[in-house]
Amino acid sequence: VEASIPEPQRAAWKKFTPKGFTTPEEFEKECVRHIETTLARSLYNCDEFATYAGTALAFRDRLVLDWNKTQQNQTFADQKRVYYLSLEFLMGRALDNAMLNVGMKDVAAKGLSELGFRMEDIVSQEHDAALGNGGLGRLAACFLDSLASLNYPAWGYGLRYRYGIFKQEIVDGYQVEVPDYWLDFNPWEFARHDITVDIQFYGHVSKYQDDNGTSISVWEGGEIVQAVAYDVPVPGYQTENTNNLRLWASKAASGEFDFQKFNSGEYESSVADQQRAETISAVLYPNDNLERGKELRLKQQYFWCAASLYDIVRRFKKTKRSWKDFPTQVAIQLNDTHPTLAIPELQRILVDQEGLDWEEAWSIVSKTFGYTNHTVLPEALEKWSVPLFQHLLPRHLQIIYDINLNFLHYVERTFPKDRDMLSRVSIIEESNPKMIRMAFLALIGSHKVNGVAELHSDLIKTTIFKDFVKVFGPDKFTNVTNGITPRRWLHQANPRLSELIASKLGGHEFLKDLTLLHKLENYVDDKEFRKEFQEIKYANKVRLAKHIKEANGVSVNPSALFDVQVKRIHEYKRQQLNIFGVIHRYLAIKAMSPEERKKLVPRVSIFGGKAAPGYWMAKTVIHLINQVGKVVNNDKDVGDALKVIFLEDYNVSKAEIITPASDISEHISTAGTEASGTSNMKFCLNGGLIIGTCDGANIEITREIGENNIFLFGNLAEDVEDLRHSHLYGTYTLDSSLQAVFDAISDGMFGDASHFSALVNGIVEHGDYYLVSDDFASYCKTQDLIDEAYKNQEEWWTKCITTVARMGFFSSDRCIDEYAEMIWNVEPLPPKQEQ
Ligand code: 8GP
Repeated sequence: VEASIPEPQRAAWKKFTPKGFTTPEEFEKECVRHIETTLARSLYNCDEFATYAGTALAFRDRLVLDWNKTQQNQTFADQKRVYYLSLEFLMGRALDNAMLNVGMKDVAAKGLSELGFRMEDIVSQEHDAALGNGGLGRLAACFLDSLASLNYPAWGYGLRYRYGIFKQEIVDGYQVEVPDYWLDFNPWEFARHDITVDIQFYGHVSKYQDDNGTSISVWEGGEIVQAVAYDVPVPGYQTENTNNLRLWASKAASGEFDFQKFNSGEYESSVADQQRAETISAVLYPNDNLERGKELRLKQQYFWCAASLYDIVRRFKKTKRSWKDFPTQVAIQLNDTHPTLAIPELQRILVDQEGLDWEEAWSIVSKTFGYTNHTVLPEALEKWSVPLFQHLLPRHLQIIYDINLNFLHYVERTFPKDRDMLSRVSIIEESNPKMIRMAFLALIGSHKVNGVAELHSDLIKTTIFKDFVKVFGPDKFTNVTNGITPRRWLHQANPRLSELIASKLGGHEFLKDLTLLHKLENYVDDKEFRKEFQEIKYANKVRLAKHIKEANGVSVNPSALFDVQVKRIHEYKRQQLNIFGVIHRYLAIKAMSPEERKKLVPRVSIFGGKAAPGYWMAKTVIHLINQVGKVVNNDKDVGDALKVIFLEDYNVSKAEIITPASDISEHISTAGTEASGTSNMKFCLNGGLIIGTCDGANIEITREIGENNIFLFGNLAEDVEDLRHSHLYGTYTLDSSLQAVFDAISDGMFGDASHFSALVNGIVEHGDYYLVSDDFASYCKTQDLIDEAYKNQEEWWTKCITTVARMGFFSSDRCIDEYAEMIWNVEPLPPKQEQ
């Protein structure tokens, strides 16, 4: 690699390379300099936001120095890199994380206080980077943190949406969506106006003969849109290693700005063309576990895959290696099927542009990719209509047909007797219109496919990918159980607990090796430790109660049992089961004498989460929760015994306040529907217990922490299909307490009953697909057990502490090491020690 500064001048250069700050004074100097110069503010008009900006810029400078060194080190080392392709990165705030990862939060806090500001006020000025919907996007963010912290040479590739996930407002109990324009001030990105890629759409394919008489396909015509790179540094914890997240923004290609129109006075319409190009990366699709085949979404996917691959291939070509080395230098992980187009795109580059023959190219492609599946829900599996695809990506359609043809030939040879097999495994579904099954393409083009928790990884082998296990053998399939980064979800969200643990374990090493938490078991009976542990939980609840008071105007008692369900609103996640349980509790309280009520464990039921804007049923659930809250919270008979709260606009930074404050959290999906869940891990790590079904990672959490420390209930995944069948074709009786709940709703106890009829009828009349009635009795019984357990405070805290001690397995560091070894075959690259 050539340096751009000639040797004799490098000394001068090096002399002035900034070193970064280490003391509070040096930090203040940098912060004030940025406020006064970069931001053009002064002593007289510096508010908390400007101070946040100055602090962020000071830390950004620091990250960039490490980032530069890391990128240089990676280039020189010339070893295999990982590319994580994800349409979603739900990063949340960056400043707190940056300060903690570089170990400078105390320094900055001291500096800020000398400048007259409090750290928490400054940190809370930051706008969340919310480029994701839920679990899948947040997992990608945790993985970036682990990749950087473990020194893996890795890049993330995504889209730079102008609007992230919408902001949720609750108006009269209904969800209202407001655009999230988050780029007003974003100090964490670097626009690389010099790194651009032209991306082609539409057009047609022509065939030509080259000089040797071989036929070559050329994709011609159509339109070009330009991709511009924006780089976001991702700092590792206690390492100089700082990786890159490259996000692409769309722009009209330089030749495309229509000078014809411009000169003939149609300036406005030529600007409109410009804007049209920019819409590709304008907005994140707000669906979680649901696909809608919109053309713009397909454009986003191709735009991002093509730009990323161009970049990856360009980087590889600089090494001057032969193509067969590509899979030994490059591992690309597909986060769900959204980046599947990268497979035909790489094949196209190798065959059409680099002149490799098909077989040689395909052998490279199919060794490069790994595919992670995140859901078995049929409505979430991506399919694209062939006519749409033909129109937008004509050459890719041909390539997919050829991939399919070769594959089907192979299947035919291997299973000559099973005629149906071909139509079942074909990438093309023979429907009207024909559809491209993206999950099949992803699977066929990858060397490994993984699910995200044991049950889920088993399920994909017996349901959606059953035939492919026969075709490729079981070894193509594997499991990597999800994890979470302990830096954000313990150290940052719950600093007091992190310090308490550090004081017992002799330092913060557990934040890098979470299995060390097991040593906490020695303190389960330690009086002093237990007391502090409880005090911390209480303080976290006080903090949440304060937030609830400010946001909802409702006072809740921090000594009550806080029962939390925060996640996307979805029928399969069954917030409806929870709110029906709350109504059941309310009816029971109403039937009690005042004496009996006094004996109850007071409870605060806290909900939070967004519904996809077009998901009517989910919005109805939000409305019902709010209506129930209105009635219950104002009922004098009830008082502290029950409060119902819906927290508006649940996001990553709110999760950091909510997670450490729960006593019980709910992970109650219909068995077999939640692939893993990750918030279950966050709550346990923060010393909250969980109520859950035998689903997703709940099962492995139970195995790790012991079944005495978790409240499991409900039917098992293996029985779900039979139960559904019996609802439709057998005798069906509604659970009697659930009937009482429905009676209360239809009596108008929570307002106009007709608002909730679809929700109720889905259960009573239309087959109860999510088995709410089947699980209702066992859910309510388990909730009673929780009340009983909470009364025995000594045992309760033993459970909580034991849970924390046994959560070591669920670090995303463990996940990333598993991916690196089983799927990517990459090694860490520790930062170079400076001479
Ligand atoms: C989610 C799963 O629902 C969740 O159980 C899991 O923990 C998380 O992925 C991370 O693995 N899946 C999705 O968010 C998902 O499939 N989204 C795609 C439809 C966009």
